[in-house]
Amino acid sequence: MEYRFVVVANRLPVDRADDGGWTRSPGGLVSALEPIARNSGGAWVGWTGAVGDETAPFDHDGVYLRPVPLSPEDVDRYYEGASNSTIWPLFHDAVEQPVHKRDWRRSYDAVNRRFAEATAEVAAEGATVWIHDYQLMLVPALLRAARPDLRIGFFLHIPFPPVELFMQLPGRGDLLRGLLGADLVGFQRPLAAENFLQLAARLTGLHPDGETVAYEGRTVTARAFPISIDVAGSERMTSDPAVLRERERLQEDLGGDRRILLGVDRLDYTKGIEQRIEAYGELLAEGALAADEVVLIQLATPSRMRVAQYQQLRERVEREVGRINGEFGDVGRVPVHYLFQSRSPEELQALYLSADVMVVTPLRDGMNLVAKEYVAARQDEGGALVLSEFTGAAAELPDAFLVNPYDVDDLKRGITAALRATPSDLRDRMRRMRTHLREHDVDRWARSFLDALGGIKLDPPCPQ
Ligand code: ADQ
Repeated sequence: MEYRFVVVANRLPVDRADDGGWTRSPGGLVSALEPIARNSGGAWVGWTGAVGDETAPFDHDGVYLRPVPLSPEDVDRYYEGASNSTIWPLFHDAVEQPVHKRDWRRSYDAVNRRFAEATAEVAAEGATVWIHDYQLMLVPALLRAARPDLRIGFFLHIPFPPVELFMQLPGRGDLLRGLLGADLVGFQRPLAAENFLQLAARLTGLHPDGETVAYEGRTVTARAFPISIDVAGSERMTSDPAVLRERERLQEDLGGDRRILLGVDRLDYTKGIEQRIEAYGELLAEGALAADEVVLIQLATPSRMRVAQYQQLRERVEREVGRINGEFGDVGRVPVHYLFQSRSPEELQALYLSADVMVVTPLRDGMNLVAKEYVAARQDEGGALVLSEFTGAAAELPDAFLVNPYDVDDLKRGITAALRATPSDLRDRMRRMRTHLREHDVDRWARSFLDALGGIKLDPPCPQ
């Protein structure tokens, strides 16, 4: 049981199916990394997602899956506590107050040790290991201590905060040294890599040189690798009969010519959902938009619902949706269609194809894949994207209508400009955004990270 390439992530790339078996999880990360793992004799270390699940290791689609079990206390403290109530808000500009608890930190440390031990067991001599995200920031150093022969990469999917904010974290030095255990630390944006290197200078007195820093006799590189999506897969889905049927159904149900504003997010306080709904409500109140001409569809996936801040957000959003619908709706004519649900990739695609304006307004977001999914879906070069300046995606998609999501007037300006733009302006913008995306898909992201890390040799990409 020794593997040349090991992915380590909080979640395994599979979900339990209704029949008790396993199906591949949706999402770009899995579709990018699973084929690489399969073709290079790979393993994946992660949690099954079920509390207290003691499933033994198993093979799935040619990849060896090594579950790390989490007890109810681990889920409370490591996952919902340290990861999602301390690190997540702090790394997103503290838009919600981070909560600090000592027993959460102890659990984070213990669970990170278990991930490192499981990885050390399955990795072959000299193997390449790619660790993912904020739940596992201690793993690189723990793994290196056990297995100095490994080549270790780490990728952070969320922003890396400025030094002053990071300095608030109890255990900050451990987290920084945890990351410095990697050979390559990848971020979504160059600014995040700079924040990390500045922090290394401030906390440990190291002297970064460009994008590298010498640490304990090794060189650690910090660099941006903006993540992307499976563009070819999205383009194939656009002509799927199930997608086209769903699109027709949507148009019939909404009634002919109402224009559609669309939001698609996990229900998370970083996503700016409240500000978006507020902006739409004000446009209705001022008469700038009429509810029988423009509707807002807000799809919000239930997420982290055991964390108090998420329950409170849900209540606030639902109260505001109720208020707007009560005030501006009519029988059979609702201005906000709010769905607290997860939807299939085909249904999402149909929504993207139907939306006149996609409104993506996070207060802070490492990248934001929804914005890229929308652009990839629009092979017809139709539609407009309103995009927060504070997403990683904004740097790559300057042809979106960029907005400051904290400024409700600016949100209103962006939405109105997108609704009023001429078809030829919209087409030019969409074409430029699509050109960028087709050249920067998720396969390129994974390959550029692994090339920079060195180690395993990859097969050339398949022609599309
Ligand atoms: P997230 O915070 O989850 O990801 P995002 O990048 O937008 O944010 O990805 C969300 C994914 O969930 C998208 O693929 C989207 O299609 C899907 N989704 C959202 N709502 C859905 C619904 N109602 N039904 C079905 N699917 C839904 C984190 C970081 C991001 C970073 C990604 C990848 O916070 O900044 O872009 O990781 O690195």
